[in-house]
Amino acid sequence: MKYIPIKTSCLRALVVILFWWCVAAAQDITTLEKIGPVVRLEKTEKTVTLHCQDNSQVQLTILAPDLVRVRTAFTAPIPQKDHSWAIARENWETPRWRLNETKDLITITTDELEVAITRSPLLIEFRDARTHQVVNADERPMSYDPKGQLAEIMFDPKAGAFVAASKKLGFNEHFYGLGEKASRLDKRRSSFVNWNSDTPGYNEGKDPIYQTIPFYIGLQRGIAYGIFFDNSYRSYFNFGKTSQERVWFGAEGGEMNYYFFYGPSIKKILGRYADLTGHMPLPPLWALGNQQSRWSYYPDTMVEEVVKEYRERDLPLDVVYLDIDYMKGYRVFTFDKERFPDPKGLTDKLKKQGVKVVTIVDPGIKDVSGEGYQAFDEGLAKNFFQHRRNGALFVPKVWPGESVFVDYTMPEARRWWGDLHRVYTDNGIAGIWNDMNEPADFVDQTGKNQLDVVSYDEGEKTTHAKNRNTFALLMARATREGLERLQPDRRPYVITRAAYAGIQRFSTMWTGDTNSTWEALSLNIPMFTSLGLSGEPFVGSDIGGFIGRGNGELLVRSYQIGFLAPFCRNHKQNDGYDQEPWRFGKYYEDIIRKYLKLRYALLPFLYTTLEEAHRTGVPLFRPLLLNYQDDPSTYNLDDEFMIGDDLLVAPILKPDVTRRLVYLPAGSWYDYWTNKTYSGGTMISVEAPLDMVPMFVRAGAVIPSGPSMNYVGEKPLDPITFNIYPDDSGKASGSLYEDDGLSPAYTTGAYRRTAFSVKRVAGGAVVSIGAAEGTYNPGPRKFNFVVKSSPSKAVTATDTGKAQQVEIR
Ligand code: MIG
Repeated sequence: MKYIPIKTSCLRALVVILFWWCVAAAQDITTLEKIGPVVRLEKTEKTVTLHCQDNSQVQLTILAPDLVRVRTAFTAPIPQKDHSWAIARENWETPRWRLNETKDLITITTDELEVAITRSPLLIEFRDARTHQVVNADERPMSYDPKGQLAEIMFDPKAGAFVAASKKLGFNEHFYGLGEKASRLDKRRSSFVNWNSDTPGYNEGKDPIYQTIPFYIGLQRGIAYGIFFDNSYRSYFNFGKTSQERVWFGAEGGEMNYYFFYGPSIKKILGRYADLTGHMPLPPLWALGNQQSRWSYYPDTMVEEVVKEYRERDLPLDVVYLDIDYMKGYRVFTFDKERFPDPKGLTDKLKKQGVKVVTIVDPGIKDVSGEGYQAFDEGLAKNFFQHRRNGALFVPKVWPGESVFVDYTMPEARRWWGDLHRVYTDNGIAGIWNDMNEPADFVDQTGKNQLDVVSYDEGEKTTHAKNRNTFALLMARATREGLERLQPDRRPYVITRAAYAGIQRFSTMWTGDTNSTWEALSLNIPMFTSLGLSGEPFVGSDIGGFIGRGNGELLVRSYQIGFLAPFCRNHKQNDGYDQEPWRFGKYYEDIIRKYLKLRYALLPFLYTTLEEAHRTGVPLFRPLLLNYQDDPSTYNLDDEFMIGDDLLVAPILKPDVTRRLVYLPAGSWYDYWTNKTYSGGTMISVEAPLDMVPMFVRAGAVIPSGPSMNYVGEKPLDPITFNIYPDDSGKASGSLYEDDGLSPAYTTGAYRRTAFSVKRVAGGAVVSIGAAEGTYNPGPRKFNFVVKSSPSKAVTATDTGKAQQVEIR
């Protein structure tokens, strides 16, 4: 009898080997059918269409000098229909470009980019128009899978054919972006799948997780390009994981449709990406305030209790969350009558203490008729819910039990969903938290139960294979647009878990169900910075971690990152040990208070950098490489980060550690705490006791800060203190952005931007305050200027909005 286990274990090993061989083989795109050679071409004012021998067509559209779209139809003409939920801008002013043809080569040239296409085989090469240096080149012709070779790995082989593009992998090439991935900053030699998935307790390597942002940046020799593969089917990105020659990306259907961005600077690429997929609108300023959540605070008196503790303990707080238990049996758009008998009364009371309330809204509407549940009855009557191919209502199981999902691809359904939020705005709810929108289904988390769910999709009636990854994008869109209609004088605040590219137009995000572990904490920096490099600037993670029991040390170190993340919220699972700042005793609470207070003091700086993200697409929470693109020491550095151009932070990511090495890029740096200066371009070793996170300010910076506050707007921004960190030549510069923090008036000029520049003069310094730009008038107030020389010197001036010079002696 003894041989039986041996036999089964052999069999098991064989099965495992076979399985991995299949996966590896299945993900091999080299045996796919290649597109045929070019036989002729057609040119319009902004496009070149290549006609291929196999009747395929490739259309290159010149959108900007640094942006070219490649759209391919295999063995078919380019379809008339051209639509993407991600794209925010379709009308581009065609830049100057020209076409050149030789027997072998077709060349499209703009002022910045040269696209060279060999006719046979059809290979596309992107070069710098000025230096002719190759930036990115096809490794093989674009391919497709007419015979269904990859059918085994596909979610739904009937929904489409696999399409792929393959690029040469540079020996020193690095890869960034791809949105929310549980991975390190540099994606080189890794591979990823995009399929929005509810993945509680994920650790490094878990893939996919919640979001799909099929956009990446390649960097080699300091020169960067970007590729946005705008395809919502399950997609694959392989940055040389299985071959040292090749980077490839592909999807289980849809078009080979990508946008090529040329830098060479990453900041420029991010600006273009924002132009294409949308700039993040400014959230209300209070969204930068401290936020507290847990699954779940109820009844209403407990919510008041949380706020009371915060105020009594002198901990700043702007927002408190109501998780799923505020509802009547998880029915979205309702309040449980016993737990929350008077939601308006509650929000009014909290408002007096400066606290806003955000409620969770899940996509699942309880499938229950005959009880007068408006969301279900109306949605059913209007036929806004998703159906299966056979016409049956699709009934997933989520928190309310059997439920239905809205087909957000229908414009009327989006409008209806948005309008349902009136119950929240009427009750003084200040923001909406979209969860479970992968969409998660307890019946089956892989999506199989949703295989034949049909979406309207602009009349195309497509299935889950295409629509899963854009579900959350459209839900967030419906939510934001609803809030805009309901409260046109307020900026909506929406936060989402799942997403597709373009989400920044509608929502902020957080990184879902993390663990309360050091391992999970160490993912904060690579994840926040990668999201910033993927067009999502407003990011954050549950401070302290969501799942499991943390401790005071972990919580403090977590705050030492989170206090500078755009989204700063402590949140905890229903069955986890409590985690509010005071839960582990006074010692830890005092340290957390110090960092929360520092965040509030730095709000003018954070808001100025957030506005930069809105305007330019360059995120506030940055990897060092974004500011130091020519410095290879930053290319895989993901245990430090920067806020804007000026503040460098090197947190502690392990227990019992009170000292660490910090890389400072070239230039001079000030220790934030001691004002001691360092020369960069090297690694330094610094103390980091628990109450101190190493922070450095770039020499040459001017950092604005405001008075200490318990919530945004508690006091006028008066005085504003400008800490000046002169560089070696005594110069420094910076700016301050302000607006009303609440309304959309900033979009029509109601803001104030003030520029500051400082120079050394005999015996001191002179600050030149620029004339204020914009129509917003904050009223009279004082400016303090503090020069961080030793000893530091200060002077106070009255801000008049006019240009003036202030001497510091
Ligand atoms: O199945 O609403 O990520 O933040 O507390 C879990 C309850 C559903 C997952 C979210 C988490 C939230 C929780 N939700």
